[in-house]
Amino acid sequence: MKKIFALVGTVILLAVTGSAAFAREGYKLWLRYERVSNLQRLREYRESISAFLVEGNSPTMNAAKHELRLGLRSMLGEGISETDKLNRSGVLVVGRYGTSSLLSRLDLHSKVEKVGSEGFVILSGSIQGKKVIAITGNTDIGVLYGVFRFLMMMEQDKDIANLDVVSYPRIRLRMLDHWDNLNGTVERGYAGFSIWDWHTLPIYIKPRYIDYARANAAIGINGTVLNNVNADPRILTHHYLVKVAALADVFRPYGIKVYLCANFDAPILLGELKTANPLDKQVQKWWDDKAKEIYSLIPDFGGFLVKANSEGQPGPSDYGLTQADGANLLARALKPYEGIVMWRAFVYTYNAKDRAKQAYNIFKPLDGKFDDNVLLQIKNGPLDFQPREPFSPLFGAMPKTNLIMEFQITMEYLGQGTSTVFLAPLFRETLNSDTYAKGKGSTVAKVIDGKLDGNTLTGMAGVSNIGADRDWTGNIFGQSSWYAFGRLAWNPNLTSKEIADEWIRMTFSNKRDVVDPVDGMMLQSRENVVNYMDPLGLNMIFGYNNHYGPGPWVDFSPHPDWNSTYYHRADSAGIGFDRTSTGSDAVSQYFPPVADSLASLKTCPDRLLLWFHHVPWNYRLKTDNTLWDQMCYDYQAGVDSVREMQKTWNSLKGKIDNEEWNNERMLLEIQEHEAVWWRNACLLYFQTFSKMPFPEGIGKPDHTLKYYESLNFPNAPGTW
Ligand code: BDP
Repeated sequence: MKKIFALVGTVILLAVTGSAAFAREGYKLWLRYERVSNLQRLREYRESISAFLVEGNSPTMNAAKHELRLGLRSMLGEGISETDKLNRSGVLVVGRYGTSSLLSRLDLHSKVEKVGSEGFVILSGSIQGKKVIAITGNTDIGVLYGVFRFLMMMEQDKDIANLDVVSYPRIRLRMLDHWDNLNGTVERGYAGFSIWDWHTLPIYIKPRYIDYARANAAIGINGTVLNNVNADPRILTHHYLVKVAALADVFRPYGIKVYLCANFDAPILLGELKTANPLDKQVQKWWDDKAKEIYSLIPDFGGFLVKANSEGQPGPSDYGLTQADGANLLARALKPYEGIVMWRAFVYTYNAKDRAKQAYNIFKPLDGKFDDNVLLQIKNGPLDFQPREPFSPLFGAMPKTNLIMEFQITMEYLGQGTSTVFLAPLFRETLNSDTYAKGKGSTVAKVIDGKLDGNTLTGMAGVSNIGADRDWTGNIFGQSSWYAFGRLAWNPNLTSKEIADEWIRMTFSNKRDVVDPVDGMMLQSRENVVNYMDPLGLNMIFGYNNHYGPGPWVDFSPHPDWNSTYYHRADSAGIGFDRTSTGSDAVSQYFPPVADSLASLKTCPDRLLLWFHHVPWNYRLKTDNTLWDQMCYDYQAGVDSVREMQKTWNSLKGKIDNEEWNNERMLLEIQEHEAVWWRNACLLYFQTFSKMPFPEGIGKPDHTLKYYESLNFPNAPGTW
């Protein structure tokens, strides 16, 4: 009997504590809607909102209703009622401006006018003598965005007494690019398999698809490319298109359009034609017919993303034609349906003198040659998503072409799934960079939001870090970079700190003793990785192919520019890639003041030094340290700061969800090992050239260089 009681007791205890132990697992992202714990705040919120009234019955308005039910009741308690009459104060009135008779009584016109087709207004006011909070916009999706923003403000413990929020996106296409393969793997994915279950679609709609749409709409993402840029042509077959259509149906109420990566050789690879030549009438007809078929299934299909003539992918150069010829072929097929083409500028051949110059050389002469429904999609830097790159010189150099920025949210080159890195500072660094294209103040942000050249078809794409892991991103901090991407695509002027603050509050806690330390950790996190992987402008020194861990010795690839040695060029005289006029002259691709400043050893910032210069080992930097000593100090600083992150994190035990705390504790332990590994391997390797001793304070490597060189990881994730 006693035993049975004990057993029952355990079960009850598990049931009660279970919610604490398994409470979160990060699944809810920024839509946790936890009960407001600050009692004063709870009282204020309940005074302002006792009921909500949503006008309109479209799927989008119903999504808004659903969100309000969920959010308000879970944050404020079940007492919050849904009403269709304004019969008291404290009603949250939600509806489209112009169609709502209640909202037309508020003087909102001048505000609503500003917010365009996706923005919103949130305002405290009074209607018929009753105090209300109004959420409105010109369209249903604007209203839904406003609802999300309002709920998220409450999650962030914001004062809602006197609201006057006018918000609209500065960038038109705010896209997540999934590098998901049809077999369920994810190229450069570190959070498990793909979230798209192609096998069970179109019938089985996973709740996760809806939660994906909710989370993305909450941060203003309005497009998703479902498949890998290394595109399997079969995505364009009817078999898959009906599955794509099912996802499009799920996402539509949330304002998210679907896009697909198209393989340029699809007409050949699907066995239908012998050529994919853009000048061939049959090829043109093939794409026209394909577009017709797609739009018959998905009337608001967004368009294609294309990787052509890059890393083995087919493209127009195969027929001696330009990249613009290729892009325009697809653009013309989509044009009747208002579809667009995002054509990637990530094009290079393997044997160039300087790969970093290629995209500019190929695309700059094509400025003005692309159709008006094409956007050129440019990676943030001239190479390939390195921990630090200068901005791509194409920004500012293509005034007659629509451009879309491509950032990588998945951290292929920043520690992959095991590292804690908040990417907003990296995104900001690119956006803040001044191209000087039209004089001082011509920042990349202004190129991208269209202000500089007056473009209206603008965009920002992020290569997604989402997978089927319970917490979506493998490491909960991965969520912060997804969040940051969405927020910056909405408003590229937000600061990293503002974004970090919002995210921490919605993810962990509103308490200062959590927000402040986590904030400090996040804002420093990207620089930590740069320090222990690629200080002083180093880049591309990763493990071969899987890009996991250090590999500065890699020199065995048949493609010269897949070798680390191509990039760092270490020798007995020094290290770094001379991109000045004595070398590849890549500096000349920038506008004069930028080019001059980068070209001079004196003015080139230390953080980009080895990107642009081959520098003697004993050269004295601005810190007065020799290059070699500084390199050692930077690697060590990277390790030290990961240890600092561990200390900070340890101090948070008990202040945040225990399971999330413990997961991150373990990941930081892995990161610390990786940082030490990077420092040891890189310094031992570069020392074979510098022949200089480690200065004092540098941790002693616990293995030989040979040992580090012998490590290999055939099953590292993300390489398929
Ligand atoms: C590289 C990745 C590769 C991608 C490529 C791309 O290693 O997996 O296919 O970028 O952007 O960095 O196309």
